[in-house]
Order: sequence, then structure tokens, then C-alpha cells
Amino acid sequence: MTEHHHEHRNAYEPDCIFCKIAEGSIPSRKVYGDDEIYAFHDISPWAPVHFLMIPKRHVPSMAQVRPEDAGLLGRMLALAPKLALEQGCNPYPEGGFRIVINTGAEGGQEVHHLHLHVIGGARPWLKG
Ligand code: IU
Repeated sequence: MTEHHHEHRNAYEPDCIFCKIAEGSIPSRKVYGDDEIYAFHDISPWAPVHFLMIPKRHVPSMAQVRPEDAGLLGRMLALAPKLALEQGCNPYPEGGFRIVINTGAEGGQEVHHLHLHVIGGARPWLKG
């Protein structure tokens, strides 16, 4: 199979903008950071609260997630509600938030470093 940079799962991908954001060589508005997770405000927010949560390690998308990533993904999901409230999302159930993980071209993914969008603080959603 042809190797393509979108497939790589190295610790750090030098051409990846979110790897650079995670390490701090490209600035971002930090929401949270620990050894393995970084969160920052989306530069083009869709709602009053819109931040991204990324693994510091380069994983291109959900399509490359492996069983050994389950703990990391679980920790990201488990952390999201606390960060959402800290960033101004209103409490459940009247408030809440949405978590989106775009995956691949047909999933609307533009940046090929796995990221969770955490979006809230308003109710822009249309349910058809
Ligand atoms: P997507 O899920 O890959 O489609 O979303 C990428 C998001 O990353 C999008 O909402 C951008 O506004 C956001 N973003 C950013 O916050 N900072 C950046 O330097 C770049 C993209 I490039």
C-alpha cells in the first residue's frame, strides 16, 4: 500500500499544524493541557463556545484509531464536560454541548490530526 502522510501515526509529524499547536511552536488560545491531551479555542468558532481537543501524539483521524488508543480517547471524552462548563457552556440538561469528530473527506475533515470539536453556549442546531 502506498504510504501517505495522512496515514502516519508517529509521535510527531513535522508538517502537521496541530502537532505544532500541541508542542507550542504555533501559538493557540489554550483551554487545557496535560501529558497527552491539549485543548484550544477554534480559530473560526461555530458557536459562543467552540474548542478543539487533540491528542498530543499524532493520530491522523478516527480511521487510524487502534484498540490501544481507547484509554486516551476515553480520557478525552471524559474530560470534555468539565472543560465545556469551564468555557461557558450552560449546565445539562437545559444547556449542554455537542462533540463532533469529522473523519476523512466525506466526513468533512480538513485538518488530519485527530480532534474533537466541543461546541455549545447557544442552540444553533437544526434538527430536520
Ligand atoms: P475539521 O474537523 O478538520 O473540519 O476542522 C478543523 C478545525 O480546525 C476548523 O474548525 C478550523 O477552524 C480549526 N483550526 C484551528 O482552530 N486552528 C488552525 O490553525 C487551523 C484550523 I489550520
